Amino acid sequence: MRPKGRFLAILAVMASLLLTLGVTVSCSDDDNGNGNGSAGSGDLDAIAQERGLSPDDMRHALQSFVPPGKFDDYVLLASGGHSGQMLVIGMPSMRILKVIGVFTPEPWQGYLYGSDWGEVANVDADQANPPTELSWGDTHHPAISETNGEYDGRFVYIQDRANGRVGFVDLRDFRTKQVLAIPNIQTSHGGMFVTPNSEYVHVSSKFPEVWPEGAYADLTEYKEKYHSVSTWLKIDQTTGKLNLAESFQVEIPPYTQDLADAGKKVSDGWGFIGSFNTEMATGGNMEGGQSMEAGASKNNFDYLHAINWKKAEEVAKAGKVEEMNGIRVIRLQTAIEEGILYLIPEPKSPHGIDVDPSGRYMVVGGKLDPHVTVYDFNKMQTAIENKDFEGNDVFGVPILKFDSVMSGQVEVGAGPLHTQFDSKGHGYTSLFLESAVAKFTLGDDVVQTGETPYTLVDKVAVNYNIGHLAITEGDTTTPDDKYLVALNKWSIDRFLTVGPLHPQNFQLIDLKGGDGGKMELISDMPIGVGEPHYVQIIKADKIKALDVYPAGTDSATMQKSEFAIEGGQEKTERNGNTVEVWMSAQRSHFTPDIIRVKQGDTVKLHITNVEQTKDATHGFGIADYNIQASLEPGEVSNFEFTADKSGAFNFYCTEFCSALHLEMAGWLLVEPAGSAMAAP
Ligand code: CUK
Ligand code: CUA
Repeated sequence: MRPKGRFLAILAVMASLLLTLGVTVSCSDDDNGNGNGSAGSGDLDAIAQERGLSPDDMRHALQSFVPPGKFDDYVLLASGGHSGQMLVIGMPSMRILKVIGVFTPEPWQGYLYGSDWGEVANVDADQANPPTELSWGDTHHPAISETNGEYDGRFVYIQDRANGRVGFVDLRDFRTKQVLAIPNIQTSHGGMFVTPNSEYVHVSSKFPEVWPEGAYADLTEYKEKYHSVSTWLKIDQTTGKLNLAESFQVEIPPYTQDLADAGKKVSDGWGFIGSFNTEMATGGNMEGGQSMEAGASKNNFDYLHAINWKKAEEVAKAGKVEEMNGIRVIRLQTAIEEGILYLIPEPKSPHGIDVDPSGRYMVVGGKLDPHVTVYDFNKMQTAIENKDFEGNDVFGVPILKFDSVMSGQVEVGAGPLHTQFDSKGHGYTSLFLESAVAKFTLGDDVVQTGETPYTLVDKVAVNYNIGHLAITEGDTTTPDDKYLVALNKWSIDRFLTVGPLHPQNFQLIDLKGGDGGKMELISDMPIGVGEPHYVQIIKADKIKALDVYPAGTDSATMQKSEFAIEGGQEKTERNGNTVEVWMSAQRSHFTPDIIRVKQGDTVKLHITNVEQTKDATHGFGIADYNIQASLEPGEVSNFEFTADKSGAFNFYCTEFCSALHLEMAGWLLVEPAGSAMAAP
């Protein structure tokens, strides 16, 4: 049994916490509550006993609890993995606030169900692989836009690992505004990251692709015909959209490029991409060769790629590029000659590359090596100036000497992958094999706690097999040291069993301000979709989301829609075989509520939700036509479809909007072709 004295001490802590929140608490041990809303410690004691909660459980509950009606301090933007979605989660409560369709149709939002959102996903520069045929993506690494190295809460980008695309979500309404197929790459990994002033968002190839894009070449021609690139997509500062014409790519060797990160502060202007498979193994374990896994793990070193993107930008401006599929490409030889690309050896089976808040240190994990390797950007610059090379790779790219640029190595534990940082000179590395997070010190110019540089100072166990991890405001120049989230690939025995496909698990860890205190795991959050691969966590007050759209907004463009109407302006027009309807939606009716067309007609529907009341969202679904839209207050949605099926089809409001919501319905009457009846 637990000692009662410890319980009382905890209760006293809880009481003082509640008092600071302005809650009246009686601390007498025998007060069992009087039903007027104040809770006696005796109640808490009894509740804890009854529910089998330990003092630690109770403290953790208080650390992460956000009372009903109160808001979270942080917003966590998570990839939804191969669900193709993005998740919006409040922190520390870990309550899901929204699921955003990005690469996947999402009926709740009417995303890709007949309305003009289809155009969002149709932006396609990649003719070899039109995304309209794709209904899934593997959302990987979200990147929040930055100003002066700080998250600014305007835009978020996320890449599709599977199909080499990028999605843009506007944080004014948390909806996808652009899906862009990146030219000249097939699969992607390195990215997304934004540059410190959101000039560009970066993504690089995962596996090399045959060029010209869409052509065929056997794997025996891998070295010659397969190519990789580092892509810098220009961000329009007003709309957040990506502009291919002002973007550029830097060709890099056909290794398998892995994670990437942007330089910041002292290293602003540079980008870093890890790699593996510098062996250029192609598999073939049934063709007399080795599996990729074995072939790609032979070398003791792979290469960290350092790219001077500011120089690349100048070289692109100077026209030393090839135009390929709508984007300027700096070919590999040019990149070498212009001093844009350098390689740095990284030890066996590296993974992850993360730049610390000072911009000076770059940390690389090693999947099969218990160390993290820390590189020093200043040493790297010196080595480049002094041409301190150990030679060139087979493509002629200069390789900097490992010992000249390495600053320290720390033995952190088994299977180090990714690293985040606090503001006090610590790195926090995920240990996949060990299922733990290791905390260590960086170089002495950034360590602010008096601890010895390059030493392991703390470790916390997680459950289980952690991949990425993220700290509040973690990828900025000023992380705020509050919480860390462990993104665990396995959950095994943490939750009720729901079949062999177990949820993935986010675990919330208190960082104790990043100084002396031990990290402490405080809550679990099962994730019921895909593999939520990576997250970024932003202070909630940095996001300025709309409550309602300004009247008549086209949410795809965030401009006033040319099809917007006010109540009383509804109309139907026929032009040849096209019937065009300007409809309004308002609690609890559509006007008009009957649409009459002939089979084979083209129907153009413009629906304005004319309400300006918070949360007065209507939906619009037509039976048997696979059409569904979310009409948010002030929004205009447009549809165009062929009425190819005759019959009387009910349409209705799909959001329970009012007491008479069920009456908010109407008819699409499609008269059979050739019938004598006359639709207007
Ligand atoms: S990579 Cu390192 S755990 Cu795709 Cu973000 Cu998976
Ligand atoms: Cu409008 Cu239900």
